[in-house]
Order: sequence, then structure tokens, then C-alpha cells
Amino acid sequence: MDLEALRRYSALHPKPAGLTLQYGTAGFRSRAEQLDHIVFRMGLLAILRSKAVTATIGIMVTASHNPEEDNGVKLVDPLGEMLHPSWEEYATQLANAEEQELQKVITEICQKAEVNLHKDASVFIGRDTRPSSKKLSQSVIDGIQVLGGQYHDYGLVTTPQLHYMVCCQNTQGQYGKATLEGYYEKLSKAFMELIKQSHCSGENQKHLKIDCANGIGALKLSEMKPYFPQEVVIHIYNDGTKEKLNHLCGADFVKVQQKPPGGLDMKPNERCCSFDGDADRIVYYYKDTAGHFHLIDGDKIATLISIFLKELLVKQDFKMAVVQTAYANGNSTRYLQETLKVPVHCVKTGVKHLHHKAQEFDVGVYFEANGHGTVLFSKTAETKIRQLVKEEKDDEKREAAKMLENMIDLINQTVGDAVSDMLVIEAILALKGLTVQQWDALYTDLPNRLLKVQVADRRVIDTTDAERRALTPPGLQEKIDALVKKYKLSRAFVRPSGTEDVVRIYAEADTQENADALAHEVSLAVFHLAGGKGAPPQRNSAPPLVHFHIVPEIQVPHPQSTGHGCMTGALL
Ligand code: G16
Repeated sequence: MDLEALRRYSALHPKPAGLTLQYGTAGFRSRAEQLDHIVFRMGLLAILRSKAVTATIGIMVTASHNPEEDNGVKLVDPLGEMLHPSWEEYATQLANAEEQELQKVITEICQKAEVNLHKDASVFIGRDTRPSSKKLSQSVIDGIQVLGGQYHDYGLVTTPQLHYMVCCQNTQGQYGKATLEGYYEKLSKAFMELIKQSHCSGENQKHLKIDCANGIGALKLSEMKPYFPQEVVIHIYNDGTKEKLNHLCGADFVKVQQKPPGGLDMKPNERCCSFDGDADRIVYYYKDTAGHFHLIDGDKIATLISIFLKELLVKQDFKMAVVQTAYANGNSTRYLQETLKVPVHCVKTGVKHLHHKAQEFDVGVYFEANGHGTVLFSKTAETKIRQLVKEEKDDEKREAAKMLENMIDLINQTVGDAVSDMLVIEAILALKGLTVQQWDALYTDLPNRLLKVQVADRRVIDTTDAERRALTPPGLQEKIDALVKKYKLSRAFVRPSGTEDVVRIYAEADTQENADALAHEVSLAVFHLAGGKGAPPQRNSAPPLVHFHIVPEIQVPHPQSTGHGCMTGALL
């Protein structure tokens, strides 16, 4: 280790006195001006991790759904997964070490994680469109250079694109080419192959309006446009040329506020979707002829994908499961378990937890309600599917295997990816001949409300049971239990956010009014028992923004039936 270089460079990236930051749900996040030393040190850590696992590691400078003034850093492991949990602690130690302790902490990490500093190292870097991102990614490079290693700076990319590049690099191209062209070509080829099998057409089905949250998604979708087949016509809104990132738009805004984003003009029954700031989340929505807004969130995306996959996999001995978090709407879980008969597992918030659980199955579909998710196929499942495409004699079965093979290539298995998820959804809707309204009507969401409360220190809240119950502060869970008892079909939980300085509150109940009342009462309990800051939360008197219609559950046509819509696909 070049100690002189370490001293010199760390002095250029000083840690503000008294600042302590924790590795959170998806890396570090804070106001951009507090992050220079963090990203420099994550450059150091990426080199150590790369040497430890003898593979390329990714660093993405982004704060995703957070306001434009924030920034953050996400670390990507060799196969495109989030940083291994055992290294999160090292990341926190390095981030919070005083300058004079840096060398000691690096040496300790090397000892504990058996890092051989003489090994080669390689890091891929990406960044989002925030004004602070370019300078921060330069600080990452400083960190990399201090410990000595190769790097490739991809510049502006979506988070999932960086995950994809890292995976391609470490699988020697087996997952694809580690270039943007490689990514666009792989996805568009799989998409075109998939929709070739669709017998549906129609001008309306072709068009999709996309709110890009004024973020990187707009740039990358524009680049990808030439690769899109004529079957899909995308219209990009909130492209970052006029408004601020994530301001009154984007997937998080639409999901939390349960209303359409600004800057997107939506006509009745038009299919629309929103990405978040770094394009790793997506939610769909539409407005009906009465002007009511309908949100189709990550739970319904998971349901649509599960229906499609289950039909194709029906005669295979594959274990398929869906992974959700406590935020999953109660009716989505019921639909998946009782109607679709798919096992559902609940884990803690954070794609790292969902991804890990989904790896236990041959086919693991995971989605957070906020629209962050993907599908994982085990090596065994993938090999068998590819083999069936080549060897299966029965035409219908071979066609079904082909659809699955194209799904494997279309879905970004490294992490939730708004672009790839969007193409998967568009393909499924086309193949099944489903309109956005029919998709929405699979089940009716229980009315729900998400709120946030500021407290002096959100770490006073500790949770258990996949964050569905609060262990501390004393008395909080008992209070929540008593409040929940007041309403029908109700459920509520609280948890400290890992990306913002807030406590999140989720409530659902039989009516929107009750869900709102319950969420408000729980937020007051958090405020009083967990040290709320400022004035107690006020009940929002605005009328519910989402129209919860009661519709009969739509029976998705059987794949072999020709009488309904134009679904294709044969059972394996
Ligand atoms: C990140 C994580 C997601 C998580 C979200 C909110 O999303 O990747 O898994 O659901 O933060 O986390 P929290 O409730 O702890 O703030 P993103 O899209 O912001 O990177």
C-alpha cells in the first residue's frame, strides 16, 4: 500500500468532523455535499473487494429515488448482485474512520477478509444524471488509483446497466457483451423473438407513455429507441430537460402519492409507466373514462409475470415462488397463494434480501411493491429450458420453451431493471392480449397509505418478523396492535428507512378512509413514542387519490383456449 498516496488523497477528500453514515438499504445515501469522502473510500473498498474475490466490482454513483440534492453510492458484486452483506460492515467502518485511522482500518479489513493486496483489481464505474454525480465519480477514481487497480468508467448509465456490465465481464461474456450496445441488442433481440409469438396487434396496444423521473432513464431509452421494434412506440416524458430529478414525478412519487406524475398528459385508458431516478424501478398506471387514477404497482407486475411463467412451466418439475416484502398489498399475497397457488415468501425491505431469497428456487419472481424487482432462473432451470428448445419434438411444448428462453434473455437477472421489466410486461400483455384494465382487474388492491415521520434518531425503531413488528421503542407495537383492531381487513407496520432520514409507516384497511385514518394514527404513535421532530403529523384532509373499484376477478384465459383474447403459448 502506498501510504504517502493514501495520506495525500484522503486529505483531498476529508471526512466532515462528527459525521457518521451507515451502509443502508442500498449503500450510502445523504446530501451530496457530505459524500465526497464516502465515495473516495468506496473506491478503496471496491479495490479490496475486487482483490478478495478476484473479479470486477461495480460502483454506481446515484441516490436513485431521493431528491436531486442527495446522492449515494451502490456497490455491485461479481454476478451483478448487491455487495455481500458480510462486507457492509467493512464499508461502514471505512466510511466512518478518522483520516489518521484509514490505513489501520484497511489493514484490518485485509486481515479479516483475507485480501491479498498484491492481486490485480478491476472496477466498473457508472453514474446517474445528478449535478453532483460527475465530481463524485471522479473521487471514486481517486480511491481506486490510491490502491492501484484498473477501472472502466461507463459514465452515464442506469444502475441496472452497470449491474449487467459487471456480470457480463465476470462471466466472460456468457451473460452478454459488457457494452451498452450489447445490452440494447440482447434485450431487443429477446423482446422481438418473444412477441413474434404474439397474434395480437392493434394501434392502441403499441403505444406506451413513460415518465422518466427527469433521470437517466430518458437518456438511455432515447439511445435504445433505434433498437425497438415497430410493435412498441414509446413516448418519453420528464426527460430532464426542464424539471428537477424525481420532483413531482417518477415511480416513487406515483407509488407513494397514488397519483399521476406531473409533466405527463394522460388520456383515458392510455397505458403509462414511471421509472425512478436511476431506472431500477417501474410502476404502471392509467386513468379510466371517469377520470379515476389506477395504479399498477410492483405486486401486480409480479402477479402478471407469475401467471405467465406458471402457465409455461406447468408440466415442469420446477420450484417457482414469489418473494415480497411487508409492503406487498394483502390482496396480492392472497391472489398469488389462493388463486394462482404459488408459494409466497416475505423478507425484509431491500432488493438484496429479495434477490437472496429468490435464489433458493428454480424460478424466483421477486418484486417490492414500489416496483423494484426481477425474475431469477436457476442454472438447472435455464439449462433444461435451453435444451428443450433444441430437442423437444412436440411443437407446442417447444414453442413454450422458446418463450421461456426469450424471457430468460429479456429479464435482467442481475437486479430490478425498469427498461427490461417494461419490455417483459409489454411482451406479456401482447402475448396474452391483455389490456392494462384487464391486468389491473386481476385482483383489487386493498386501500393503503404510505407515510413518513421524522424522528430525532430513527434507529430507536428496531423490527422483527420481516419488519412486520416493532421490537422497540417499548409500547409502540402494542399501540399499533390496538389501532389495527379498530379497522376491518387492516394491517400496519413501521420501519426506519435505509435511504432517507425518516420512519416509514404503512397501513391498509377495508376503505381508503380507514387506511388513511390508521396510517395517521400510527404516525402519531411513532411521533410520540419514538421522539418525533417538529410538529406532530397532520391528517391529510385531501380526498383519496386512487379509485378502488370493485371488479369481478378476471379469469385469465387458459393458454390452450382460443376463445378469449389472443393468448398464445403452449404448456410445457
Ligand atoms: C432502494 C432499495 C429498495 C428499497 C428502497 C427504499 O431503492 O434498492 O430495495 O425498497 O431503497 O428503501 P427504504 O424504505 O429503506 O428507504 P432505490 O430505488 O432508492 O435504490
